[in-house]
Amino acid sequence: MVKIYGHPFSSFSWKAFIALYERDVPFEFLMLDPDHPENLEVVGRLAPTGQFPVLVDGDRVVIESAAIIEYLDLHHGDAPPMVPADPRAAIEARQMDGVFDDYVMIQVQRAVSSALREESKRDPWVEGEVQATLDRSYAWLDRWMTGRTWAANETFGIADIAAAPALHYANWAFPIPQTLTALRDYRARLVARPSVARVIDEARPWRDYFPLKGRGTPD
Ligand SMILES: N[C@@H](CCC(=O)N[C@@H](CS)C(=O)NCC(=O)O)C(=O)O
Repeated sequence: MVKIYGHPFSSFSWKAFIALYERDVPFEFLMLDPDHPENLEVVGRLAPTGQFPVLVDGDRVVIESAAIIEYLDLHHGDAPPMVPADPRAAIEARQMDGVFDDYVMIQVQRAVSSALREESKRDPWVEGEVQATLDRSYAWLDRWMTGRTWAANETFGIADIAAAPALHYANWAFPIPQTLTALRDYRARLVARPSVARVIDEARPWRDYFPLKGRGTPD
């Protein structure tokens, strides 16, 4: 059985979990937290900087959430692939996976990382920089989502998997403006998707750890 090292509150772990749930793939979950030092040791060895999720399938190791999703498409589950088989369509899917990771999720992570530091070591510029980047990303994504149901190729796939944690955590810490109705409606569609609702529910016990809570309303 496929093993996944990750954490229920981790945005990039969500990408692997959502793909597993969408494709109905059974898996063994290995928790990464201080109570499981043996799992931390494995991931510290397998991933360049100990980042997660990490997939282990027999003697095959796959790191990076997007690569894990593509690996599952090829080797596990019968559902339609999360990255389209047609390489032309796959370009848009990978493009939007990158947009949500780089211009939404990683931006939120920058603010989270700073907020987790002791007060004297926080970055005084990061909040403003992240807000400015997200303002641009949100506006661009609102235009992109106008007239679309899903983020790429009008089919639920890797782009929407990346969008789900990115927009969940971003909207919590840096709420999406009310005027951006196409983006807000898209986020509501994502949250209603059973695989996404499931990861949101599984992460609830850790909500107090989010250092930017108390701004927007989480799903
Ligand atoms: N590009 C990676 C990003 C993974 C990532 O940043 N994971 C976070 C958890 S959400 C992490 O490992 N944080 C701890 C660390 O970087 O040491 C992916 O897509 O899997």
